[in-house]
Amino acid sequence: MSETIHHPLDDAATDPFEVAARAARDIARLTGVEHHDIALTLGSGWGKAADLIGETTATIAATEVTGFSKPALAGHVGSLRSILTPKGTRVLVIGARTHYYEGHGVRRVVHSVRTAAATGARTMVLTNGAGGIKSTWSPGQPVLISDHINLTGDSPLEGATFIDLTDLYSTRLRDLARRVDPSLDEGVYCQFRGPQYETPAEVRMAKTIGGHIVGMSTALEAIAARQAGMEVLGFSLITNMAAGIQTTPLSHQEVIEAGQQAEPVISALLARVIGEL
Ligand code: 8IG
Repeated sequence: MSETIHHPLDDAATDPFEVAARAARDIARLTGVEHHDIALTLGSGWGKAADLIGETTATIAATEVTGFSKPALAGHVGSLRSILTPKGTRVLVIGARTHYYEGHGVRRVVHSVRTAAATGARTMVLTNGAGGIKSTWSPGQPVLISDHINLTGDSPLEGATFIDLTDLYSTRLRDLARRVDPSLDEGVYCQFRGPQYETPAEVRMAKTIGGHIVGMSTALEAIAARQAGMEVLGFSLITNMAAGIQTTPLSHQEVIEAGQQAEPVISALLARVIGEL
């Protein structure tokens, strides 16, 4: 009950890694799994992948875990799952992303990533639904994230924490993904604050500065994952062409429908890639 009036991450004096360590202990207790190897955040369109990765040994409500906020959107599942792959790898599936545009601060945005690291995960797989800028792409197409441009003006790092982001989106893991599907293209992800979609001028800016994908997540999470020493793999499902690239208005409904169309194919792809990690 006190959670609604006080959130553990809102207190500047509280160490967010301490909160993540508590969350990891909650997960170990509630799932019966002491240690996870890989963490996977499922964005729009990627939800079905969890079923194909392996056997779900536990599903827990995110609200049962220290520091997890309630999801803002009905389409975002507020649960955490522990999956055992055929190889014996333990995968923590995070179906409860907190978006920066919710306005609860970057600590809450990256809490799931820090928690995943605290459960022992060394690999962070981040997926999202996003807008596409490259003219060769079409809605429903999955692409690899090769790099990002963080346009939020914010950071999960606090104080003089200088973190190297060269090869943030691991070349090794992208190569591995392309061995599973050689047709996978890749691009630079631009994280906008949202929640409004971009203006056509903002999309032209993103293109000019080297962006290929526009979205509202992932970059801040990837930074936190690297800070935690994890290897990052990122996938975007292009659910729509970015504003001005497509001439018709963007709608959330269109995004949901493109996600549903692509879901079986991209989920199978993701499950195969996870199987190779
Ligand atoms: I799904 O076109 C999805 N998410 N910023 N722009 C931004 N986020 C998105 C978009 C898009 N499509």
